Amino acid sequence: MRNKLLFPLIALFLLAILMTACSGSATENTPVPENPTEAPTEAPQAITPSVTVEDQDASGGTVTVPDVTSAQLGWIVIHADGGGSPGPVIGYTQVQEGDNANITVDIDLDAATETLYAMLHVDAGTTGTYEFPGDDVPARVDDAVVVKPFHVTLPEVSMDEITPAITVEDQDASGGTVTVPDVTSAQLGWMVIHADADGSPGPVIGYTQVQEGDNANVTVDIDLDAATETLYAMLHVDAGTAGTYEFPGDDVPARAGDSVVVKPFKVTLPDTGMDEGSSTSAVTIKDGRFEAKDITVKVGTTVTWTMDASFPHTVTADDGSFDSGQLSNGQTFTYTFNEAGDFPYYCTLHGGPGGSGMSGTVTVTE
Ligand SMILES: [Cu+2]
Repeated sequence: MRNKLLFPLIALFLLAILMTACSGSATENTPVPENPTEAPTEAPQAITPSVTVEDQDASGGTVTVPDVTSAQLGWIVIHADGGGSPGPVIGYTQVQEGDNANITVDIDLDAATETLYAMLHVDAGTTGTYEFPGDDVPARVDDAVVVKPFHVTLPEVSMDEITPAITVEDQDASGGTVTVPDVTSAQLGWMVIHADADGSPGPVIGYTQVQEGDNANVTVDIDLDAATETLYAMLHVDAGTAGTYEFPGDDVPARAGDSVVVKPFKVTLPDTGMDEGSSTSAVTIKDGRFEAKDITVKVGTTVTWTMDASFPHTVTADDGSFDSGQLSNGQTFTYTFNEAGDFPYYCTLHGGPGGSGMSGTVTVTE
């Protein structure tokens, strides 16, 4: 009986000792969790810089680098291709120490190539300022620069790649205008119509402004008296004062490659006009010019000037022998020439005596 009671008591005692030992060892082990806390402070020294890239559409002007791991504050730098290796920098953005997901970089589309390179640089100089060449050298793993090539889709045509072009067609110009069906200009420009001079573009007989990009059915008023059966449509740039045709001057002919953008075309001209001694007695007043500019009439002819213009103009003789005063659209002015001679005249608003600006001449013959 005594033994039977004693054994459970001993067993209970041993159990109590064991439990104490267990709880005691648990207490002694409390420093163990500190080890995992120390481990991350060593980890940054072990970060291996890397870049993950993927092919993508860059036509919106940005690229995304899916993953960038940097050992320190750094830069992800996008290079264009320079003959199979990283060329000019076309964009960059800051990356943080450690992992960076989906880093978006604005790029210069004009300088972009179909192969781009994502290169990791360190931010070692002034923090937040990209200094390369300088302190912000490429990050390296062993001796290798951390860089990855990838392919991008670029926009079909960026604005700087517009190729200037002209489409012409033969037409009837007897109404005093020609129409150029299509003009593509890389910038604000001029559609300039030249008369023929021995098979190449001669005197300018009319011009009008064209916009950057495509221009459909550009109509140009021409000087019929100076027109030839072959005309040339030439594209010029509007590089000087915008809206003022300055040539000779800044508004030089546009070029596609090394060639001036010019196309010849044939026109049908009025039967009369240039013949010696023809006595045209009607002149149309257009905005900026008289049409025809120079006419020849016989003594006693009454010349009628008719306004076909948006702005007021005048018909004023250089010598003051006639002056219409300001005329508005649709109005006419008449004057009868009873003496032979040359009678230069001008618009007081847009020209001057001596054939300057908006001016013309009536030649009166016996
Ligand atoms: Cu005028």
